[in-house]
Amino acid sequence: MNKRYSIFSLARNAYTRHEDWQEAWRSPAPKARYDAVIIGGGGHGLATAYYLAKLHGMTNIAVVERGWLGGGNTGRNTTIVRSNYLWDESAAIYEHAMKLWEGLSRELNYNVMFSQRGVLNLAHSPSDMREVQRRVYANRLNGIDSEILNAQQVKEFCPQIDLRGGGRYPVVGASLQRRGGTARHDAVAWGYARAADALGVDIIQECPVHGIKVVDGKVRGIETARGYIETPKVGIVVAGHSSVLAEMAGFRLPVQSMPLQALVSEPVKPTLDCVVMSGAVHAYVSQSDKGELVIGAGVDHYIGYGQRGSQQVPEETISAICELFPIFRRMRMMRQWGGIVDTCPDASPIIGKTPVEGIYINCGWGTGGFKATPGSGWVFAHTVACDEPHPLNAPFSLDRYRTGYLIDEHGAAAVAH
Ligand code: FAD
Ligand code: PYC
Repeated sequence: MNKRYSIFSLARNAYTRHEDWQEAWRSPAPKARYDAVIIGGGGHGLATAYYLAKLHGMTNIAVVERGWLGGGNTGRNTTIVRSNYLWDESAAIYEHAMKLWEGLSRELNYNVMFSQRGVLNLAHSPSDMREVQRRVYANRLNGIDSEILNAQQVKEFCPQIDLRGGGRYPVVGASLQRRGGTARHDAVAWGYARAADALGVDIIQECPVHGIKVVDGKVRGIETARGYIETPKVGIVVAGHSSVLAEMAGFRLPVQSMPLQALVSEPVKPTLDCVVMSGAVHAYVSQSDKGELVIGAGVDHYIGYGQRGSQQVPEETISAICELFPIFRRMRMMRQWGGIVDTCPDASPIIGKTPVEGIYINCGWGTGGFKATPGSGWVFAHTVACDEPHPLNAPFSLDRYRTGYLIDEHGAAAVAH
């Protein structure tokens, strides 16, 4: 057995407060120059760096993060993964991500705890049900597993649901994606970080970017709290701060940044073995491996950068959850937080080139980008390395807001925004 991991080594490390544990990734000082810099050390930024190094041979690159890895929306989301989007363009990119999820722990040699426990999207009215049917048929045409359940089948799949929904939210049916589920969010950031670092990528934390140098319409470098870094390519992957970074480079984005809240209960024994979402009720719930109910809401409808949110939104979400799941009524909530989500007018992301040569943008995932993490990093790495979008992300250009070729996914986004 490798000495480092022997039982004695574990005991010794416990006494020394793990001081001689090997770091999972280095903490290098920034170099004066890189071939590319990715701004934002969330899942999408780290995945981009990993695929840049692994698939495109770009290893003289850095990820620059203002705080700690995964401290943005990556570590704050409710971890739901699915690919049941309406339009062909979305189905293709989210299903590409789903296929990468299915091999991700092996790819990274890191357990991201991907659990395909099934995702239910509830319908509460005949018009909800028509939307469910339309999306399921569209999913099937795109080769995505998706089923229509009637109320009785919902009850069989998830017996904890009270189909009467407290009278306010009767359940008339649902869509079910069995390959959907959850993954451990921070493990995704750490897994990509460790694998990217092993390929030579510099991961630089606590290093906010506060300026982007553009000369004659072309990027030259970035100003950071740890000095100027020269680079011909910059990938901006900062979620709720996308418009702030775009402003530094002198262009505008059709993005609004709003708080989205989640909360977890005290841990209890396993009771809920699937994911339940309701777009109409603005609530979604699953149970973590620790036993906590993980619950999320719709967005707080104001623009802001505080990672908190207002009190009435979780209150309404909890009251809806209690009506759908009377079994959870006496559970206590332990923690609540917010993340800043970057919402686009058509509830679809922007992944591509910008008006500044050498600057690429990956944003607008709004309330639903966690599920896309591997696919987003994969296509964005292609875009940065090749200076042109991959066919999977070509439809998600910034230019679509000029041409009018919008990809409206408000229904499939399933979380009000
Ligand atoms: P982030 O993880 O936010 O990473 C961006 C990083 O950029 C941050 O770490 C930030 O510190 C950094 N940064 C910002 N400004 C600067 C700067 N000036 N210099 C350097 N670094 C900077 N999606 C799903 O698919 N399923 C869900 O169940 C789900 N639930 C959600 C629940 C909540 C409460 C929230 C808030 C979001 C949820 N989402 C969900 C959305 C999902 O979390 C995001 O779309 C996704 O995590 C975005 O990843 P990212 O890497 O782009 O962003
Ligand atoms: O997009 O599936 C989703 C989602 C679930 C919770 C927040 N977003």
